[in-house]
Amino acid sequence: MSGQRTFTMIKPDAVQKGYTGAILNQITEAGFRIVAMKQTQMTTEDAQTFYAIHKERPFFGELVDYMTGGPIVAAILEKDNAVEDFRALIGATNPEDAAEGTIRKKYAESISANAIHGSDSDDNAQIESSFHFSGREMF
Ligand code: RTP
Ligand code: MG
Repeated sequence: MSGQRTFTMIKPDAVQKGYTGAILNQITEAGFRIVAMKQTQMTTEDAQTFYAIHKERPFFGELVDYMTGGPIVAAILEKDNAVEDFRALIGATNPEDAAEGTIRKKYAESISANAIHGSDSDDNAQIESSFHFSGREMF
């Protein structure tokens, strides 16, 4: 069966520190196929829209500033059980709670600057993928 899909962003802190290659290597070694990928920078409006679900949270302003502070690498990934397996690969939101060997444990600075995003449901994977990519960018 062809795999289900999830959406990820390598966040500005990790891109800025040069972790893009190592993180992509860990992702492909874990069995994810790259369906689409690009380096881009989110505008304030992009980040406010992308994270609209968090707009009442106290960290929303900080989150938008962080996500717009430098380039990100956005990608669509394919694997059986993609959403759940990718969340396991990246680890807990707070790197202090993330399991040994997970991407956040290895590369995140803090609960705010936590190196990488992973969609939390199949529906959100679809919405987030369409936010960043057109059909002609997916292979
Ligand atoms: P993500 O959506 O980025 O994959 O992260 P997540 O599901 O593990 O965490 P979520 O609750 O969706 O939070 C989204 C992002 O907001 C920042 N955050 N900061 N300062 C804080 O207490 C706090 N809590 C969350 C993080 O960048 C988190 O990934
Ligand atoms: Mg989330």
